[in-house]
Amino acid sequence: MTARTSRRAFLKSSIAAGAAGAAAAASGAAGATPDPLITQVQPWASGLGDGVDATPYGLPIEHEGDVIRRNVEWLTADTISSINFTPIHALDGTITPQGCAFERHHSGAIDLRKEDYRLMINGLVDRPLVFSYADLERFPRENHVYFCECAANTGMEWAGAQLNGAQFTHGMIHNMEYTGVPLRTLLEEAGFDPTGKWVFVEGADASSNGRSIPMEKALDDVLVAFKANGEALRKEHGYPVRLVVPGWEGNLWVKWLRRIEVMNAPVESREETSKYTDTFADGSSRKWTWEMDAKSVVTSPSPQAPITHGKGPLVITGLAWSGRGAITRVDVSKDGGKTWETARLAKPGERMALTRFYLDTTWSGQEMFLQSRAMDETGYVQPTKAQLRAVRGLNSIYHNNCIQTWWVRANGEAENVEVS
Ligand SMILES: Nc1nc2c(c(=O)[nH]1)N[C@H]1C(S)=C(S)[C@@H](COP(=O)(O)O)O[C@H]1N2
Ligand SMILES: [Mo]
Repeated sequence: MTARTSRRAFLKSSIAAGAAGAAAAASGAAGATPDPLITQVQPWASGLGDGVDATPYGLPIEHEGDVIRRNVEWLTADTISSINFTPIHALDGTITPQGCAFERHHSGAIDLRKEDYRLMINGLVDRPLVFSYADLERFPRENHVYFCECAANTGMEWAGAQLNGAQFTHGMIHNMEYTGVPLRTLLEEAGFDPTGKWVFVEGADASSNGRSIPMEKALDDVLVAFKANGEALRKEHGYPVRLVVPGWEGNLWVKWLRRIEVMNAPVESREETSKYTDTFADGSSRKWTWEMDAKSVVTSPSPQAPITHGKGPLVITGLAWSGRGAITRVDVSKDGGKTWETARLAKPGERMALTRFYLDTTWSGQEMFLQSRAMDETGYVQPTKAQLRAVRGLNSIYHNNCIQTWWVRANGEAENVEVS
């Protein structure tokens, strides 16, 4: 309470000072020049604005043209089998607009019309079925917000601080509200055989991205989704239909979903053998890591979002998530993990969805080693880089959920550094 009162008092006094400054500027009495933005009629007030229908489907305003997906050219040989990153440093709240949600394709984003869409369920079922898009719309549907994180998110940071920006270190993630039919409903419609312990799911693109999913998960919360954030999926996210596998690595979220085969064993496809397995410090490998471990990152201040306002009130904010349930607490450190303050969660954590946190603080103008540390409902605490490396070694790619550090200098600029 005390902190809040003093903060309000500070804001009040700084706003008053600002107003006095503007008044002085307007009067010109103190030798300052009047602010034309206040004293002169501006073009936007002396003419008419756009009529309705100027943009039948609205685009982001041009002044925000910097809030875009970006890729890292040297990461992949071309943009077809590649990845780009969500500008998480520039977003707030938790919902990712589809237009800037990261993309990961193995053989490019395909153009597939609803009219040409078919979904087959075959294998260990009483009735092999083929659904059209219109068929899917006739099943009872649900709405859920979930994050989708590529297992390779933060994968470039194992050996040391590498990419300079939250967009690049942590931007292989998006969080949307999906509308779709539970996979369980479709499996029941086909009459799945109880001996079928797995489903193999594949997409209509050339890569097909086939993955095996245990039947237990398939019957639990997996969605066959056709809307995201209220509207049709974008081409790059699997239009017209994708699989949503809550809390599990993005590779399982098959886009342009075309076939689901009920099987009694996993397929051991390329995507679940030579790719998406995790190396350990002792040289062994873990076969499958489906669940995404609890993780967080400060999105601002960060390298692409420096402090530009000088010392005084500062909002530190970021995102936290866990594939095992809801985020219960996020701590923020300004001194590289020596001391921690508990951040404010914008809303109570939601299961397998992004949680926004804020630390409303006062910046002395001193350098900071900013970190965040997430905890989830299972009691799991996000590990330090050293703790994770002790188990996983340095030669890993996937499932790096360690604590991230931004070195914020006295001039407000921030840099990706390693405090392990
Ligand atoms: N059919 C198909 N599904 C796919 C892929 C793909 O290349 N083809 N990429 C997968 C990977 S590795 C990830 S991380 C997610 C990314 O989803 P997004 O492109 O919507 O961000 O989709 C998965 N589903
Ligand atoms: Mo991925």
